[in-house]
Amino acid sequence: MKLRYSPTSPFVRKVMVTAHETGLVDRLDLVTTNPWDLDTDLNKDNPVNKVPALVTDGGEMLYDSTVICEYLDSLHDGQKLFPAAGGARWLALRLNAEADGMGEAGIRRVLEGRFWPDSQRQDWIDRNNTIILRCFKSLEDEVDVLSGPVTIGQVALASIIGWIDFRFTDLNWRDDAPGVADWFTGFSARPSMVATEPPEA
Ligand SMILES: N[C@@H](CCC(=O)N[C@@H](CS)C(=O)NCC(=O)O)C(=O)O
Repeated sequence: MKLRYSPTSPFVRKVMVTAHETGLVDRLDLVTTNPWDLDTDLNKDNPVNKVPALVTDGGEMLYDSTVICEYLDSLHDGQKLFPAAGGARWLALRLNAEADGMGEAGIRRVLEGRFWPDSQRQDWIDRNNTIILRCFKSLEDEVDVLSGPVTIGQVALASIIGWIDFRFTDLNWRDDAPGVADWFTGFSARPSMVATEPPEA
């Protein structure tokens, strides 16, 4: 399988952590791709032009990190990261959606600095910081759910939180979410997380 890959993308990390957790990482052929490169041919594998994008062994295009993760989860017989049904499934998918939302807010903030470095809109940065910090508070209110069986929810949250720490040193989210911070420290020791740490900022 070919994975369009970037070492710093939190959404790619979600897929890579999933690949490690499911024992499939050796089946991935990583193709390092910069989605912001104007000449990139990424659109051949994903018309939306985003990483991650997967091309299966059968030549099928799959994109959006959650779709790719569920596909990988369908290829192994171990403990599933996507619960099949019921409350466990909805919880896992909701936590995954919350993580994605935090990542998207963070990316909006990063792009503001990248495209308009000399005229960044502080209200836009504040708005996205507020979304991220609100999510941390919400997670703190239900921190016990993070201690349950590992699902795509925890995988996504840990991948995105790792990226938030990597990109934003000014957020101080641990002040309002000490329980989440403890959980994140423990989860970050998993081999899947250690193997996929982003490079030094
Ligand atoms: N919802 C997508 C988000 C992926 C995403 O935003 N990837 C970023 C890199 S972190 C990207 O490729 N952006 C390029 C663009 O927006 O043009 C997913 O879960 O895969």
